[in-house]
Amino acid sequence: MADTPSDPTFPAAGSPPIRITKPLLPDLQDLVHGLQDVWDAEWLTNNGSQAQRLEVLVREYLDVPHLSLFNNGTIALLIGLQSLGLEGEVITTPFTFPATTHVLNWNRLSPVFCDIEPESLTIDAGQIEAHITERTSAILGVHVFGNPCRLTEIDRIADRHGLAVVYDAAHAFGTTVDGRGIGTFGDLSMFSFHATKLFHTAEGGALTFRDPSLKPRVDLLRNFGIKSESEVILPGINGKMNEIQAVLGQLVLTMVDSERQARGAVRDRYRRNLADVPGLRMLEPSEPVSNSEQYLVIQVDEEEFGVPCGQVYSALRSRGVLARRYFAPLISDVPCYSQLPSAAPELLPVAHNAASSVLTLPFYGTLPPATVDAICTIVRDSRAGVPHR
Ligand code: T4K
Repeated sequence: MADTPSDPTFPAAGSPPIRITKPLLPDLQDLVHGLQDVWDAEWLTNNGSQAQRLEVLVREYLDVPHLSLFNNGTIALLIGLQSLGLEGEVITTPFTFPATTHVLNWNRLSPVFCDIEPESLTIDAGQIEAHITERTSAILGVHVFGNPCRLTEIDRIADRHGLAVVYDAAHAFGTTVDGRGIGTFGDLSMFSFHATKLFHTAEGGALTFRDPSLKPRVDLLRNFGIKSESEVILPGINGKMNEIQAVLGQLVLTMVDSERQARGAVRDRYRRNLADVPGLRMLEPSEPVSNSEQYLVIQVDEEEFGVPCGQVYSALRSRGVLARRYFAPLISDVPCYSQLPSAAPELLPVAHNAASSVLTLPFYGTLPPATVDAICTIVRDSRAGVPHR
């Protein structure tokens, strides 16, 4: 059997490498069937009936009062920030995917990087106030790997200083806090429906918001600001989800709950396998937060584990396991932002430590248990030569 931990050729010779995720794919015949309606209607985009239907279904699933769909998460966040009419500086996290910071830039907003918390790896709410100036207009937190930011504390800070609160919830589809949908916190939240996400529309995204009056504004902005055939009232962009994406999304949504369960079992197996390894921790939210089941993340404490995270990564890659080092390099270290005063590495020690110690492992419902065991063995064996304690 190829998938055994002791097999030096794992994964089997000639078999494809093991990816960190696989998209949920509905039965192709069901997709064709769904597309027939689109063909019959001869309507492919511009807020068609499929997108309208999916908007309702996702709103219900996320348990949020207001939601708009988009062609991808980046454009959704770009438009969300634009809709709030923000200016000046926005306090944000450096430990994220580039899109979070780039959309600030595209809105001519200056990112101000704030360090992150060592446990959740989300923006350190205790340090936010130190970054506030008279130019600050918002806080942009990321529920990284589905771990919620400190929602109540951030709300309080924002209230005290009259700031908007925007969340990048790209990783947090379906996350609840005390049974409450994560998209109900802050002024706006963005969800990504990229193929690598638990729920996806191949490419896609959504904004959820507190203020109902934002919906017409956001919807105008995603359609070039066109109000009627003769009126363009806002400097909008093209952010529309098309009908093919929307049909796919309706089918994928029916698969999400069972995939969530399957991933829960995979996660349990990882946890059991890695529980007793000194210097390793699995990043998981605990009660009252429900897991988004989007990523399987470990953090390596080099001193305790005995070797650096990079060595674990190389060991996995050399055995065909395509682990990822999300989110290294830090976005504060890339040339377009590294000159900002808040990007100075000495101001962001926790984020730098996270970037050099966090590893994302393969995680999807159909990942065979033997493969999980084999991956965990490679992780453990990467400590070869480290004396047992
Ligand atoms: N904010 C945050 C915090 C985000 O993480 C993201 C996106 C965004 C904003 C922006 O949202 P979108 O505009 O994307 O909706 C991937 C995704 O492309 C990206 O959506 C995601 N975050 C990011 C964390 O991951 P890459 O460059 O790592 O993708 P790639 O092509 O290397 O694929 C990753 C893994 O998925 C591989 O193991 C292969 C597998 N895969 C990928 C695709 C596309 C598949 O099995 N099938 C597929 O179709 O960025």
